[in-house]
Amino acid sequence: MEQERLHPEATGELSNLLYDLCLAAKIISRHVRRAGLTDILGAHGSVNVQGEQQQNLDVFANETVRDAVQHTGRVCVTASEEDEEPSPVPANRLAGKYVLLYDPLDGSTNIDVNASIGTIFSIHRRVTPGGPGRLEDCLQAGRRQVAAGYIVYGSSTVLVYTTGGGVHGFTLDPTIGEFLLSHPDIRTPAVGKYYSVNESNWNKWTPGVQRVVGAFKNGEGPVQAKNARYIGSLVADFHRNLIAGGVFLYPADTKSPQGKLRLLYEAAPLAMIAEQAGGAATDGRAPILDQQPKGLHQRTPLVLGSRDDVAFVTGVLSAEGGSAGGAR
Ligand code: FDP
Repeated sequence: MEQERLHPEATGELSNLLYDLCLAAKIISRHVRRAGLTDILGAHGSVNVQGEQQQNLDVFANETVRDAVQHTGRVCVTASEEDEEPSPVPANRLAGKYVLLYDPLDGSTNIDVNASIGTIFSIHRRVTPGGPGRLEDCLQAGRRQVAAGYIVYGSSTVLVYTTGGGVHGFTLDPTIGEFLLSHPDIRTPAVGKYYSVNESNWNKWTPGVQRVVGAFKNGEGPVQAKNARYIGSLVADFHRNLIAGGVFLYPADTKSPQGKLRLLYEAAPLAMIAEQAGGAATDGRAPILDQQPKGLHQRTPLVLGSRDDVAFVTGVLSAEGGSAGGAR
């Protein structure tokens, strides 16, 4: 609301959409906290559009976010990492001016082992004139996002978001059921103390990627050796690095030549947060936020976090002639 006051033209719809997402986050958080007690752990038995086994909590989180926003007249379409096609608001409902893209439960292989997971969201203004939203509303470059954020269900539940006026973090106080401002105006260190990468992919990487990971491990020139931290849950790895300083890499490799992570649901929203906090995000060559998506579930290599560390990786990989280790 404070941010909203800086924009006299604002109608309050975006703030209300963020409130809708907070409600969804509280419901998902409650389920995550009780996951071992209720019958919700484990595989759902279905496979999502990415060919991955869906977990019960994935399905629950996907529907919870959609239900929280679809009937409020604030969005015209939603698109989720879990669904093949966008979900326009039903024709008998009011279609709003915003577009919501989201990853309902990121890091889902961590669900059954009680490690941190998260929800990521990205909000655009619609580009089509009216009625239920369409695919083209969803396929916008990250630079056009009006807001982006995530909720990490960790040792506490934390919401981090930006509307382009800095990055702010709120912690859920379960005793009153509200998110309270705990991390105003987050700035990420220019040089990180951590690097986060799945090093088991070493043999699938290009020499350039092997060089940068070697530099983070052992130091190289001005690059100081760093400590490794990798949970395998992008939101949790990103959040730690945002606060403490660090660089996250998921480069292209021989198994995933386009990278593994999704541009619209993961890379673009976290890139907006990284840039707003003074960090950077590239695909190893160009800023993530400048990528024009061609498909809803497009993947991208990702280098994300502290500004100088991302610049080092991008320098090495650009010289090698690919995007984060992939072929041009
Ligand atoms: P997950 O497959 O568990 O959903 O987005 C997918 C993601 O997790 C990211 O959260 C995480 O950073 C990455 O994949 C982990 O991939 P690896 O297991 O290949 O390291």
